[in-house]
Amino acid sequence: MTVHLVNPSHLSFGVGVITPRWLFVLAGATPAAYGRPQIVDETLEALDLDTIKAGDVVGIGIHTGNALRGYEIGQSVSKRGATVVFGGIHATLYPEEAHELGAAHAVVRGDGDVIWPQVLDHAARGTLQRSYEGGRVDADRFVAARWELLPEGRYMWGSVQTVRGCPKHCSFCSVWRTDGQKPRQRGIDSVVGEIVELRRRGFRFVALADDNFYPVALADLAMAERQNNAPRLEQLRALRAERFELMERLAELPSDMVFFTQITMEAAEDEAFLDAMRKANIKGALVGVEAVTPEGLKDVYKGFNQVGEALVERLRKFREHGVHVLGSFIFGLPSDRAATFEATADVAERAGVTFAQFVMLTPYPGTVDFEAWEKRVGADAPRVGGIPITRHWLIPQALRPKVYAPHPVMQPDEIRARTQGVWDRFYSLQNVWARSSCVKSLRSRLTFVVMSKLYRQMYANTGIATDSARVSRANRWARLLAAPCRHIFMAKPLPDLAYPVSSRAAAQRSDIRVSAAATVEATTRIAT
Ligand code: B12
Ligand code: SF4
Repeated sequence: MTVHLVNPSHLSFGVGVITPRWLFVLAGATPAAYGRPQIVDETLEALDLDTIKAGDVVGIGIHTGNALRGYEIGQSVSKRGATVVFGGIHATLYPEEAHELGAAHAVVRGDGDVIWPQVLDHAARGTLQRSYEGGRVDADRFVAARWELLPEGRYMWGSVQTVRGCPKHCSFCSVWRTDGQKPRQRGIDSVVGEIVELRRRGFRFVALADDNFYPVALADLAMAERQNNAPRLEQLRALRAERFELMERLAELPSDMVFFTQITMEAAEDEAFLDAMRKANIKGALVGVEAVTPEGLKDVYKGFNQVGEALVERLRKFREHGVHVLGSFIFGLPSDRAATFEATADVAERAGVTFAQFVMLTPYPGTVDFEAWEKRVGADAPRVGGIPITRHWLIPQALRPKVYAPHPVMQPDEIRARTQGVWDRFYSLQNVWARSSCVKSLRSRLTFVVMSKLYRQMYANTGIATDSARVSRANRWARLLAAPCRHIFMAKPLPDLAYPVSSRAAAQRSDIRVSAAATVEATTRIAT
C-alpha cells in the first residue's frame, strides 16, 4: 500500500513560491511501515494517474479555492481502486461534499498530525471509518515536516509554522473558528530544527505559516491587569515570553536567513517586539490593514486597527524597525464608496509599505461574512451552470464569478475595475522604482522591480481579471519569470550547518522539550 499525498491545483507553474506545508507534515505523520509517501504538488505539475494503483491510499488536502480540482482527483483515483481520504480546511467545513463529489472513502476534520497514522492503520486493515475528528492538536504534538522529501529545485521559500490559532475574530476570516482563538505555540526546538533542515538544503527564505505571529498584544496584557485577572495575566506573559525566546533563537541562525510572517497591526505599538523581530531576521510581515475608514473596520470587526494618520504612523513604525510590510487591503466592503479606492492607494503609498495586495471581499465558508451572505441570498441565489453562487467553489474555474457579495451601491464590475486600477497605480514602474530604494545596490533594485512585477502578475491579474486572455497572459509571464526568480531566493546549501549552540544547551537543560536533533529523531520514531 503506497501512500500518496496530493495538493490539487488546476494550474501548474513548474516552480512554486512557498512549500505547501501540509504535504510535508502529513508525510512526517506517515508511519515508516508504509514506505516513503509520494508527494504530488499540482502547483508544480499535474498528478500522473498512472502512478496510482489499486489499494493505494491517496490523501487529498483542500482549501476552498482548490476543492473542485481535489474532487476531480478523488473521482479519478477512486476509479483506479485507491482509497481516497480528504482533509484540510474545506473538507473540515464541508465533509459531506467530499463524500458526494470527491468519492471520499473517509474525511478527516481538523488537524491531521495525530489522527493520520490511525487512518492509515484502518485503511490497511480494511476498517476505515467514514469520518475522523482530528480536532485541535496541542502544540507539543504538532508533527515536524519531512523536508528531506522536497523535490530538488522547485520551490523558492520554505514554510514553518510556529503558532496555530488567533485570538481575534475578523468577519472575513475562518481561522479563529477552525484553528481556534487560543494560540497554540509550537516548541521552539522543533521550529528551529526544521529551519536548520531547510537552510542545509539552500533555503534561506522561510515563510512562518502562522495565522498571527503576535497573539498577545500589549493591550491584552493591560486589559488583564485592569481586570485583576492574575491567571490570565500569567498565561499571556508566558506566551509573550515564549515569542521572545523563539526570536532569540532565530537570531542565532545564519545571518542570511530571511523570515516572513503574518501579524496584526498592534505589533507596531510594541517596539521591543519589533526590535526582536529585526534581530531574528523577520524582515517582512503581512499586515492586515483591510480598510482605511472607521466604517470599513467596523464592517470587518477589526476595531483594533487604526485609521487616518495613526494608521500611516503605525505602518511606518514597522519600516523604522527594519520590518517590511506587505499591506493587505480589502475592497468591496459595504461602506466602501468610489472615493475609498484612491484613499486606500494614498494610504498604501504614504505609509511606505513595501508590497501591497488589494483583494476583493470574498465570502469564504466558515466566516461570519459567509453565513450572513448565505442567509441573505438564500434559496434565490443566482446560479452559474446550475450551481448556486453560494457554492461558488463548485463552479468550473473558467465560469467562476469573481465578486459575490452584493454591494449596496456599487456593481461588481465597478469594484473589480477600481481594484485593478489601484493595483495598476501601486505597481506602476515609477512607483515600484521609487520603492526599490529600500535596497541598496542597483542589482538589488532591479531584482526588487522584477519581484514586484512578478507578484503583481501572479496575484492581481490571475486573481481579479475575468478576461481570459489577460489571465493566460499573466500565467505565461508568471511561468517564464518563476524559474529564474527561484535562483534569487536560493543560497548555497549548508549541509553541515549545526543547530544553534543554545538549542543544544536548552535541550540539555530541559527534559520536557526535545532538542532539534531529537525532534528529527522523534519524527523518524513517529514514522516507525
Ligand atoms: C501560509 C498560508 C498561505 C501562504 C502559503 C500557502 C502555501 N503554499 O502553503 C500564502 C500566503 C501563499 C497563502 C495564500 C492564500 N491563502 Co492562505 N493560508 C496560509 C495559512 C496562514 C497557513 C497554512 C499552513 O501552511 N498551515 C500549516 C499546515 C500544516 O496546516 P493545514 O494546511 O491546515 O493542514 C493541517 C490540517 O488542515 C490537516 N490537513 C490538511 N490537508 C490534509 C489532507 C489530509 C488527507 C488529511 C488527513 C489532513 C489534512 O492536517 C494538517 C496538519 O494538521 C492558512 C491559515 C490556516 N490556519 O490554515 C491560510 C489559509 C489556508 N489561506 C486562506 C486563503 C483564503 C488564501 C488565499 C486565497 C488568500 C488570497 N485572498 O489570495 C491564497 C490562496 C493561495 C492558493 N491558491 O493556494 C484561507 C483559506 C480559507 C478557505 N476556506 O479555503 C486560510 C484558512 C486563512 C484564512 N484567513 O481563512 N496562504
Ligand atoms: S487577525 Fe488575521 S488570522 Fe486573526 S482572525 Fe483576523 S484575519 Fe484571521
